[in-house]
Amino acid sequence: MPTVLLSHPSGSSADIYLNGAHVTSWIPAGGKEVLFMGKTATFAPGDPIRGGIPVVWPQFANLGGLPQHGFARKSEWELVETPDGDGEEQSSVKLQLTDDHRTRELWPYHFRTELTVTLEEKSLTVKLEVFNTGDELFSFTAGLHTYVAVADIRESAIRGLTGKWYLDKTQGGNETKDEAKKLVISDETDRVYLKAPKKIEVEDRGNDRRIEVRATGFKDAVVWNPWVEKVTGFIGLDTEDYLRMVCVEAAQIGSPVELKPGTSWSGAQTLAIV
Ligand code: TA6
Repeated sequence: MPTVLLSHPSGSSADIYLNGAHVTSWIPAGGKEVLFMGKTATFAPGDPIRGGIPVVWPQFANLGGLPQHGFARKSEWELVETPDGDGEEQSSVKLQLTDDHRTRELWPYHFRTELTVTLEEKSLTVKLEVFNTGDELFSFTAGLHTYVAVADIRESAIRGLTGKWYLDKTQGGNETKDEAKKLVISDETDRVYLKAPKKIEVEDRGNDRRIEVRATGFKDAVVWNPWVEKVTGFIGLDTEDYLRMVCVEAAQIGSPVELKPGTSWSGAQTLAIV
């Protein structure tokens, strides 16, 4: 499938599939792959890729009548900005998705959605922008469903969420306060943190690194790991894959964005090695 390869003079690199505007790899300068990819991930058009950064839009999960996580991740996006000149290193790219008969059958609105990926030495920024190009208000939920690679989830922790409230999807969506000093995942975890902190940190001890997930524009955040029993239900994930990943996702779920005709919204997420 068509892919854009980004590289930065520092040596960092990233791969983005036009299908789904899906970032499938990010390797910071002098470092190791930061994005997890399912061992048996399929890359066929229309199949969700379980790994990398799926773009969840215009619906998070099943919060509406659209297919799970909306249609953006299963759509063919177009390249807007291409590298200038032969052989030049390209460290940023913009892709866009506009409504067509297929999207209007599912969701009857006119829109342009842009995803800009910017690579730097030790960081990767993904910006999602939505423009209402029609004459009717629409609302949406969204997320950058980031699969962070860890050497071993049992030796990893997530910091920055202490004292925050979350909807626990493993307990029917009960609202719960996170009292733990750090979140160590040891069971199925599927949480929507409402009004999440702008910075969450994944401590990946096995790889001797810390990955910061910084958000702007997005109000919420999701933390997900299917753990040992549920992992078998996901095409593209191998039975032991739950040990090597944790999803930390900048998201907009609790208060859907309402976009009037002629207006736009944007949200961005930066992954950085600290
Ligand atoms: O973001 C967490 C979540 O919504 C989980 O509930 C889980 O289902 C996961 O996403 C994977 O979604 P997918 O549509 O790829 O099966």
